[in-house]
Amino acid sequence: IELERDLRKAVQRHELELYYQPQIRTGNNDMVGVEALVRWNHPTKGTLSPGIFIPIAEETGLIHEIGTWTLREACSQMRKWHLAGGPLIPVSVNLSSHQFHQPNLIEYIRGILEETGLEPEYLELEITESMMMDATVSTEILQQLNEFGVKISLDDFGTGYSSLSYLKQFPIHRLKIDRSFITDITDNTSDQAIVATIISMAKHLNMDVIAEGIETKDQLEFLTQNACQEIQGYYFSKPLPALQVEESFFIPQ
Ligand code: G
Ligand code: G
Ligand code: MN
Ligand code: NA
Repeated sequence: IELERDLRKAVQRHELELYYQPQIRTGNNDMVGVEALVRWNHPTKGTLSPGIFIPIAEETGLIHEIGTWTLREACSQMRKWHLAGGPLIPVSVNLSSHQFHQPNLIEYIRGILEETGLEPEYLELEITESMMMDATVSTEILQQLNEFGVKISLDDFGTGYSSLSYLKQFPIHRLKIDRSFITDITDNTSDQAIVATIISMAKHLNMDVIAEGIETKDQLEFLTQNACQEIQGYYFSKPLPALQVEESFFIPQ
């Protein structure tokens, strides 16, 4: 209840901050994208993770205000980086299902891109399998987003309920292999089979595929050997404040 009261004021008080986690191409260690992950710098409780406050935001409806702030900030930061000569890479933003199901999603996204000057192809929206499977709305929404040029990725892939037939019907650009399949991948032969199969399936469906939660060299090696070209995880970088992304990744060292 206290947190909820504080969260209501967090946006106006500029307490939210976006961190960015680099997404790396395994062949040459180039940064191919960044995922924006929101943090709350709470005045007394320190830095709070979205795992704590996004559920509160969803229950209270504050998710619309916070989600709008997040999208605007991510697009605006990316545009700044592009103008400053940073790499021409997209930003991935996590959408909650409330946001995905808002009635005017396309116009809303178009508005944010126009305001911030970011071209649509540099925005990727991360949705989950359950959001995609809600067929009453998603076919049309996903097709409109695709026509507009915004990319869609399926987050936490493999952990939700999705029908594979949806993957061929819908314009999904990228599968994000969930971290839970990566954690024990060096020992667990089931995880190895699942991950190798997802990578192969994505290729045959002409989708990109990225593995999340890479923390060790051995995990990276398995993925490289199985032709997974993009990875994200602490092994390369934790999510970082914008300034640290610039310092660590933009300026040649
Ligand atoms: O960064 P971290 O691992 O603490 O994120 C925890 C969860 O919060 C993840 O599931 C992530 O997708 C989600 N999350 C992070 N940032 C956002 C955001 O801006 N919007 C939404 N809806 N979820 C987010
Ligand atoms: O649900 P989603 O995939 O958006 O959540 C991403 C979450 O995973 C973020 O909270 C981020 O901080 C976290 N994360 C990113 N890389 C790693 C990693 O290598 N290991 C672990 N344990 N968590 C990670
Ligand atoms: Mn995500
Ligand atoms: Na994920």
